[in-house]
Amino acid sequence: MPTNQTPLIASDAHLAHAGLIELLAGQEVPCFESPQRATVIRDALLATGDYALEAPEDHGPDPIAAVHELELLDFVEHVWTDAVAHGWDAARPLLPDTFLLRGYAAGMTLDQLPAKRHLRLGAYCFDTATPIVAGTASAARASVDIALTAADRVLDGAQLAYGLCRPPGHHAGRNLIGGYCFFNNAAIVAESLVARGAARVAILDVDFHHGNGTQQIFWRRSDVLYVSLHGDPGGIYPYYSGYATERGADSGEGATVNLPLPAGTDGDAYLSSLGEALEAIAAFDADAPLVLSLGFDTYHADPICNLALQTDDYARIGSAIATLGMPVVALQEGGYAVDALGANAAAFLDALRAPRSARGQDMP
Ligand code: SP5
Ligand code: ZN
Repeated sequence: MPTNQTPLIASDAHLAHAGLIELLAGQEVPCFESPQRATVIRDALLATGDYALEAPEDHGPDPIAAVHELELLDFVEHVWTDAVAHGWDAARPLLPDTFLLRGYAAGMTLDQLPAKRHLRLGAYCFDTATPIVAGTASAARASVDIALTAADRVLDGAQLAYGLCRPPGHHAGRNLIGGYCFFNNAAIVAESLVARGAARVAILDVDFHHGNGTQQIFWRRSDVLYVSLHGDPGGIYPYYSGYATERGADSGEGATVNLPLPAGTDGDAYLSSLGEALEAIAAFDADAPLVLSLGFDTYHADPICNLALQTDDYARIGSAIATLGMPVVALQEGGYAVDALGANAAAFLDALRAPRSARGQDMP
């Protein structure tokens, strides 16, 4: 591989996580989180010649179990086969209809779950937009392996590696799926960096949505900084987290930084909030690569979001992140304007891998 190429870790396992529907505003619609999203990004990056496509390596279940409860792994792994074995029509995705809201009433408890996993959907899922089909478990596992392989490449010496994760991860909590997410790829990478000896790991989340799962997982941790820019939870999914007042707890107080953004935020305003995020990350002084939760649902034409970024803005954001001077493990999260995803990903990653300010300066 020529040294100037950036590793692009991707797999076709996600293609079978398809035929998905979600309930959006009371309507059954085709899931915005589609296989085409990953296909167009991969093709656009490969067309530049600057990325080297590589398959993920199998890292096994242990790095997932370091972040998620074993019962969640078991659920994701086996819920589909349980359902089909008990008469579920395999042409239809599984979606929960009855949620276990912890503490809602006496008697609603995780201690007495239905024996069949598909009857427990609402105990492990927090929304109606995270469908499960036959290919979901292997896609979710491959997505984690993509993230961990990208991290391996950066630890091997690459300044940047891009994990084309699908399904995404940042909404998945310790014991909950949701927001199209099953396993929290970014959290699993951050935890694996700690396991490999890092004292401080920083996660920057630029997906349009608050990464409630990542925040939950590291809420009480002082060794993992979570910094997120996102749509104001006052009106935006996931609604119940992401306010600036949420700063972590116990020894983790101050190691969660939330920067909510008003509807219509454009590139200039975004860059100004990003400046605050980057200051917090620089001050944290991580001794590991930056873990980047990368979403393009901040785009002005995204069908489910409300910011106003243009394709050029992604180059500005990539260049700004590059000023940290940190190696970066970039992991794909959301972004649903399929026609623009390739251009936005190329603009962002090109700027991050070869920042404009540095171009032509470090070559003899
Ligand atoms: C990874 C990721 O980006 N997950 C996002 C999941 C969002 N799911 C529900 C969105 C509800 C949006 N309401 C939109 C109203 C549009 N008119
Ligand atoms: Zn998102």
